[in-house]
Order: sequence, then C-alpha cells, then structure tokens
Amino acid sequence: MADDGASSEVRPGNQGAAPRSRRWAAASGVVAAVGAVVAGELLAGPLSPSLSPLTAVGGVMIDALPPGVKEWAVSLFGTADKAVFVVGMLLVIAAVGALAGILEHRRKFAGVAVMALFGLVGLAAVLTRAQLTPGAVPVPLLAALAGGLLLRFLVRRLQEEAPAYAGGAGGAGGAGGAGGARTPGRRTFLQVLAATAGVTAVGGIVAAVWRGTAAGISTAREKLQLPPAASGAPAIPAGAEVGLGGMQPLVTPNRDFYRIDTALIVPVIDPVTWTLRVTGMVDQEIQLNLADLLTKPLIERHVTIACVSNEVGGDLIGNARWLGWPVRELLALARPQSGADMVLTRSSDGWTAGTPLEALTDGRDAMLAVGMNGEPLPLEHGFPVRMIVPGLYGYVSATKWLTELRLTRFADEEGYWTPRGWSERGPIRTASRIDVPRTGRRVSAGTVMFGGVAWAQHTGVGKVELRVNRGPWQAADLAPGISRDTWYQWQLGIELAPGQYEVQVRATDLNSQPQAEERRSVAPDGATGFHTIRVDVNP
Ligand SMILES: Nc1nc2c(c(=O)[nH]1)N[C@H]1C(S)=C(S)[C@@H](COP(=O)(O)O)O[C@H]1N2
Ligand SMILES: [Mo]
Repeated sequence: MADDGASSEVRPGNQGAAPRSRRWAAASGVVAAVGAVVAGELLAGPLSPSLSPLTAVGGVMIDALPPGVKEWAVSLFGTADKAVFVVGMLLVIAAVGALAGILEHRRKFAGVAVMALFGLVGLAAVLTRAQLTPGAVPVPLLAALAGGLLLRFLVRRLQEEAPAYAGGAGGAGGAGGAGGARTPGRRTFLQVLAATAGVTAVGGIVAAVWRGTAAGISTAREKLQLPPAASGAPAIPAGAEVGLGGMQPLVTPNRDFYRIDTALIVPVIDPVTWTLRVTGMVDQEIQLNLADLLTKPLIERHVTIACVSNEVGGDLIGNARWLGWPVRELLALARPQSGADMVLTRSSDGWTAGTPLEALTDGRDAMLAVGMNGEPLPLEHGFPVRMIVPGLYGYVSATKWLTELRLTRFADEEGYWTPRGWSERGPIRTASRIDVPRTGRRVSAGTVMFGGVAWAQHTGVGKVELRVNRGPWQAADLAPGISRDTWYQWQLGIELAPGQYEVQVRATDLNSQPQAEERRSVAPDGATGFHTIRVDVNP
C-alpha cells in the first residue's frame, strides 16, 4: 500500500517524517505530563502530606459525580473503584500531555501553556479542599513548572537532534534522510526520552510507595496499645454461628470488612497530633487528644454497620467488635444547648455526617471507636478514631478519621450526602439475606439447606421466614443474636424435588414489624424488598 510509485518520493522533513516526529512530540508530552504528576506527588510528601494536586483534582471530581454515577461505579468496580478511577485520571492526563507535546512541537511554548493550565487546574482544586494547608499551594505550580521545563527540554532535543523528524517551523530538513535510518541525532533523542521516562517511572514508584503505605503512621498504629475495655463485649451466645458451609463469619474480619468512603487516598493521621473538637451549640467547647481519649472508661460491643447503598442481597454490611468511648459521655461534658438536634461530625478530609443528637444520647452504644476486632482501627476504617452508632446507616453516623463534633440543628446544616440526593435521616432498614445456596446454584434433590443473615438494628430480629415459589412462609431456625445491634444468622432445610425454584426471605423485628416488601432501590434512604434467589434442583 505504501509502495505506490507516484507518491513514494517523500521529501525529508515533510509528509513522511512529520507524522513520525509528531508521534515523538506526543510521547514527550506524555512523559512531561506524567512527570508533572509525579513531581506533584513527591513535592506533596514534605509540603502537604494529606493533599496532593492529583488527589485534590480527584476529590473534586468524586464530589461532583452525580450520585447515580457513583453507585454505578461502585457496583461495577467493587472495591477496585478507586484504583480504576486513578488509572482513568492518569490516562486523561497522558492524553492531554500528548496534545501538549504536539502543540509544543508545532509552536514554541504552546504546549508549555497547556502545562501551565494544568497547574492552574490543580491549584484551583487544591484551594477547594478541606485538607488545604499553606504548604499545599505551591505544589501544583511547582509541578506544572517541572512539567513545562521537561516538555520544552524534550521537544527542543527532538527538533535539534533529530531534525529529519522535525516537521515543524522552518522545515528543518536534510540531515537525517527520509525517515528510516537510525541517525545519531535521533538515537540521542530516544535515549534522552527513555531516560526521562525511566526517571519519571522510578519517581512514580517512590511516590506511590511513600504515600500509599504511609509507613510512619502504619508503624505508629501498630505500636498503639489499646487499653482494655472497662465494660467488655457480652459473650457471643452458643449457637450464634450456625456453621453452614458457605456462610459468612458472624464477626467480619477486618480485612474482609466492606469499605465505603469518598477518600481517594486513605487519610493518614498522626495519632500523636490528632485532636477531636466539640464545637457549636455547647456550653463548653472541648478539645481532646488520643491519650485523653484512651484514659476514659471504654466499652466494647459488637455492632453491625451497613451502607445505605447496600442493595437487597448485597454485601455492604459487616459486623465487628468495636472498642470506644460512649459519645454521650463526651456530649455530657460539652453540655449541648437547647435547640440543638444534630451532631455534624467532620473528618480530616472534610467529609461530614449529620446524626440526630437523640441517637447519641438515648442510651444506645454510640461510640468514638478506637478499636476494631481487637486492634486499632485499620487506616481505611478511620484510624485513629471514628464514630459508630448502632441503628444508623454509615452516611449519617459512621464518620471515619473523625476530627470534630459540631452541635447544630437539622434546620441549619446538612451532612455530605443530604444535598446529593439522600435522606437527612438514615435509620437502617430491617432486612435479610440468603447466603446459601448462592443464587443460580445447582443442588441435589432432598433436603436443601438454606442459610443467611437478618438484621433489625437496635430492635432485634424476631423471626425469619422463607417461601418457595411464593408459597406459604416457613419459619427458619433463628440463631441467637449477639445483641439487637448485630445481625443474626438463620438456617432452614427445605425438602425440594428436582426442578427450578424461586426462594425468598423476610425478617420481622422484635416489635413484630416485618421488613418492607415493596422493591425499591437504595436512594434516598435504603433498599427494600425481599432477597430472592433461584435454585436449580438436580434429580
Ligand atoms: N470520612 C468519611 N467517613 C465515612 C464515609 C466517608 O465517605 N468519609 N463514608 C461513610 C459511609 S457511607 C459508610 S457506609 C461507612 C463505611 O464504613 P467502613 O468503610 O468502615 O465500612 O463509613 C462512613 N464514614
Ligand atoms: Mo454508606
């Protein structure tokens, strides 16, 4: 195809060479743009550990995503959603970089201008974030400067040292021949480009390791000695775990515990300098540090927490043994003023949740948690301190990386998710789930064992029933719960002949309130409907 006599006589530095040199200019732009990002991450290390330009831009984008898109992304990518998001951002950045390279090749400083724009976008994003500190401001500008210098340097090398490939201004021609030969000039340019890309890659790995592992804080966390609870967790009753193969453990191990939050990188908080403030409509403002908190009489309780985005049958729910100080005791010291009906909790990254004051003072085990299943909170689950409130969805109560409790009124302020299409109040809906057998699974005829969990937070589960092909409800064996603040396991053997069946579950709480039957999706205040599975019974 290329060999069509008439047009084969390509002039050096023209049609044949220009596209190729444009490609190298684009590659230079990619290296420069990624280099700028890496520079930003590295500079953020010493200057602004909890806010880099990349995480600032990502945070702005996450906050701006319509709630539907967010749910979709979470369901599509599961817990990998953040990695996928970051990779997506880097691809866009690389594409913009390629464009900058091509522009710079065509016209001096045109690509550098794109890099400058990059820096301004980063700066604008940084300025809007809650973690903003003075040190964060110069980072995007210095990063953009690094990217701009790198781009200019690479494109100049491309144009000077491989003039045959420079299709740009002046039609620099001749020296290298018509596009095929490996001239010394071109080889030098490629070496420079490869070296720069290598340095950028190494820098990227250093930045990722540095920021990703947050080594110092992880060590501090591991060294942290949690005091024993003044009031220990009630023993788990015998038989609470039904022990059916394929069921999930009654107490969810930390590494398997679902994680939901808007934080692109896990906030890393130094436990030594961490403070918690109680502000707003209180007679006595309070500030305390972790050492203070750990001297308080702590309680330890099993509490099941759930996400409002948990679909019927979903797994955004987990049960852990939390160690913490009752929130009501802190509030008693602060003395809320009359009229206050909401506690707006805030995290180090500016996320907020609006919790009814009532739920924090009515005697339930709402706590400022420091421990999860016998160890300090994992970084992803809110180290050093988070709030746990039995009976409320996480988005209105379970603030991780907690830094402030602000007494206010629902009439005056709202939590992060409320203006984004979610209810102001979020009590966890009574619900149930079939875990065994998995939907669509083939089983053998005879007694088929069904098992799963049910929860009616802070009320307790009264009964669980199953029905086959919309027949009569049959009572399942309900295992004893650890407390009314945890989920309960259940099981039931049902005689099934070969065929295909639809099996549904429903829970009823200890006040005889059955869970809602109507199928509704998660927004604005939690999914409803019966979890329904299909079972194929083999002969
Ligand atoms: N700082 C902060 N805390 C947060 C959130 C958040 O986005 N940021 N998300 C909340 C939501 S929606 C839920 S469901 C729970 C999840 O807690 P987990 O990740 O420990 O399971 O955390 C809550 N606490
Ligand atoms: Mo959530």
